[in-house]
Amino acid sequence: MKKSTMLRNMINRKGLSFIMEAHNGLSAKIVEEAGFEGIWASGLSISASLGVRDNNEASWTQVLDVLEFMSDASTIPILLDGDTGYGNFNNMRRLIKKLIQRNIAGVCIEDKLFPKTNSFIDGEAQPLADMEEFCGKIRAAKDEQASLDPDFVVVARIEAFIAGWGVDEAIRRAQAYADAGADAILVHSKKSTDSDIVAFMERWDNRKPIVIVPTKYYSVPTAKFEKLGISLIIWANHNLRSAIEAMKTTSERIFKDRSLINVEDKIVKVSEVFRLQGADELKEAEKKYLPASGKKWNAIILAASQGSLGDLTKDTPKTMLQINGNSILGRQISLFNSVGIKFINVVRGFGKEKITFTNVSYTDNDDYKNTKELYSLWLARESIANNTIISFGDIVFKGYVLNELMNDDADIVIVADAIISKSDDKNRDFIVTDKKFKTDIFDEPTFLKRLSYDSKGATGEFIGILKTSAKGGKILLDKMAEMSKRPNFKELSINDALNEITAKNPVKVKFITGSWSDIDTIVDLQSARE
Ligand code: SPV
Ligand code: MG
Repeated sequence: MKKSTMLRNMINRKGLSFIMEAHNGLSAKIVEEAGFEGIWASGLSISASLGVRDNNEASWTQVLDVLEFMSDASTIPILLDGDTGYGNFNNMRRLIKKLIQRNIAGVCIEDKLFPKTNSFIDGEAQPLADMEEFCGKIRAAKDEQASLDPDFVVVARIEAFIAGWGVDEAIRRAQAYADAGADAILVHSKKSTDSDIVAFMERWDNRKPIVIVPTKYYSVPTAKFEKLGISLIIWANHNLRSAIEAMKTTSERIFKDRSLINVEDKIVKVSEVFRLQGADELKEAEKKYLPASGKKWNAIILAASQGSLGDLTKDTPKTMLQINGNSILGRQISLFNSVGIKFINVVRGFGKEKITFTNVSYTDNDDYKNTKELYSLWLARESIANNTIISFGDIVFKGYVLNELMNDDADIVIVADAIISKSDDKNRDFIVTDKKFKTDIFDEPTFLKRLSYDSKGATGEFIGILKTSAKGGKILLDKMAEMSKRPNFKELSINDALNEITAKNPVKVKFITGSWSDIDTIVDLQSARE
């Protein structure tokens, strides 16, 4: 339902309704959360919260800016305290248009002169508006809203009692404003009793809904207003006043103590501020809309093995072999960094003293001779968190492979080469998938059936790089935890883990065609260099 319709229903229905003062987006939200059906955008409170007087010192467009925040921060209708309409009928028309554009439900205007003064400051000295001129303003407002939002509410506020006039003048004006089209009449009084209101209600006879502001006659029981037939009560400034009280107490305490120690448990936690600001919604939206590089990513590079490239890997681990001026590991680290991955854990083993990058963390697998990569990964398991990329330390691949992985939302994704070259099957990680790779079904999700070491029936070759989401990481960790209890754990490979995982959970396969190599032989190294 439109906010203006909600306010209109509130004013027109039988019985008493309440709206509560707010002066910015935060207080508007607090009013709504407290359970109120509507908000009074108080001129006194908005001006005071801006540090100026309630004398139209804040311009009407500055008030409009505040209202926009209030409207955006809440879903209940806002009735603006529009003072005198900030000018004559023409200014009033423009105000109405701008309020409706900002989804404000209604405006209340008072029959005084611009620039106004708050009714509780020398009220008697304040001249009232000419009644006919004020009626013209109401008619202009109603005509303006008719085509823009017929439910928008215009409340006319009678300042006769404030200015020292009696009930006759109040009734005369109220009738004129009702005839001019006002949807409700606000009868204002600065007395500490309800005598003005009672006198007015005895004569009004329910001609239009009546709104009151019992700031000064606060001790009158609400039930009495209900009996009098009041439609709407405005609690006009109590959030501002309570905020002033709280801010003074806190500031003075901190100033005296030169410490926060005596205030911390008397004020809301920072987390409550975040909640009111809607921080959770942003977190969800980030998951949906931010590019993958904006998420939290970790990488684990499994680089413990020596390799068997003869003299080249006699003292140097395979991962440190040079390819055109950079090591295999150095290239991987740069690639991870280039897509925004800062948290990289390298599992070292053979020749660990040769691996000395300073911007990564290390896990050492000193039992590298007797173990496989699954054991290395198990040692580095604390780095499997958020989104994690796991790569073998002896592969060379192009950067787009990382982008492909990071932009895939599946929980476990492995990268495979769709082209199976015809060289021998030794040390190769063939895969069988539920579909064959075809360029024209590139985007159709393909899933792993099993990994094998046999090219027969294979649809691709696992290149030694995979990613897990937070959920996928948990699946992998649970599986490793279970496998770690087996006596042969040290002989098991990542392929074994993936084979067991894929029996129960989908393992997605991202196909590439070439653009990578694993360095098992001098020939591999040579071709990677080329
Ligand atoms: C306001 O809240 O700014 C009002 C009500 O106009 S009063 O201050 O009581 O005049
Ligand atoms: Mg006001």
